[in-house]
Amino acid sequence: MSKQIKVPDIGDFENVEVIEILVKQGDKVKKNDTLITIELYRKWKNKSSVEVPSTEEGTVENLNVNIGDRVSKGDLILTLSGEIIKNKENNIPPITEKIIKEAESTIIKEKVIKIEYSHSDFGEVEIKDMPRIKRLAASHLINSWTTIPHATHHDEIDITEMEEFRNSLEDNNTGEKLKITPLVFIIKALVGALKKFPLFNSSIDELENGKITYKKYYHIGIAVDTSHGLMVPKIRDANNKSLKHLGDELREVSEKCRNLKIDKKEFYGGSMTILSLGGIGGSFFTPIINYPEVAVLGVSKSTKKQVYFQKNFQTRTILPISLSYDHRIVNDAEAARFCNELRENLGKNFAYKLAI
Ligand code: CAO
Repeated sequence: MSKQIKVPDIGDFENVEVIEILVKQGDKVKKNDTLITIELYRKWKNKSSVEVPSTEEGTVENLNVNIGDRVSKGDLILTLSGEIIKNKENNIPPITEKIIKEAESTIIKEKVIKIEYSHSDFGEVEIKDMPRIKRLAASHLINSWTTIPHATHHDEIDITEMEEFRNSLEDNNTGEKLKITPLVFIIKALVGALKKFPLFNSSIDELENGKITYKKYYHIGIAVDTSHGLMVPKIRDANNKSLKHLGDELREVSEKCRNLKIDKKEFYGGSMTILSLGGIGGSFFTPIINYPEVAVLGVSKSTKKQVYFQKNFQTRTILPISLSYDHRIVNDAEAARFCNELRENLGKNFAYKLAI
């Protein structure tokens, strides 16, 4: 007798997309084997992939869904007929069975079967809980990495004059030296580049409708390193804030994150994110885009270098940057031009203008 396997209760989600089908007609499935993967999606939230398992065992008779179909609770996924025919290797799942068959014809069967070892088979280990923020970030990172085709453009920016200017900043009233880090200038420079290249201040979270959302605001996300894990609060309306104001706000939001006093909403609704390793070290890395943004700016530690400048080799302060972008809508030339604009905004004549 045929058994119908239907979409289970998926909360208040409806018309969700089938993104993967893991069985075909004639396959034998057991209870809890994954049949399809569906994608749950809410505006401003992570997309999450959910596997739908079989509630029965049997042989796939008819598949009722295709990749790209939209399904809701109660929709028929497939029908199963009869009982599963037990494999003579003690019910080995179909995929493993396939690997073994291939292995039998080329390499030794036992090697494939005994592929799983535990870490503790090789020495002493300690198992600890993964920090909660890291666990939450993990699904966000997987979503970004698997949804967005990333490409990264690396560049070096001469910030010699900007650094001289930054180190000369004093409080007008007290005459005390102002502690403003390079990141504040980078936020300003990024806003300037976003104004010139609005594509970088967009989102394509409605890809299926062929729409790009262009944001008219400049909310810059800053990755803050905390003992709980990395958090990315936004500096809102960075275009309307002075260097000092941005510096104060940066300290304030970092503190809030470190003390877990930040509102969850502050992690959403950004233009672009800056990941700064400038206070730590290294030169160049591959930042992962903070979905649903379309680009992320990675900043490494500036160093003094001998470079050919104004017909001479001179010692200059060079800042390495790494721009990752969503290759679905940003091409390599646009990324290079965007970095050129950052170079201008942080360069010889423009650091002063940014400060005004
Ligand atoms: N090049 C050289 N020096 C830099 C620099 C750069 N690009 N950026 C910062 N510095 C210097 C600062 O001037 C400061 O120097 P002093 O101690 O001499 O004043 C020092 O490094 C420390 O700066 P900071 O990190 O405290 O301040 P910031 O404004 O640069 O950064 C914040 C603020 C919140 C981003 C930072 O505290 C932080 O959390 N950084 C880590 C972020 C992180 O882990 N990112 C990972 C992204 S990828 O997963």
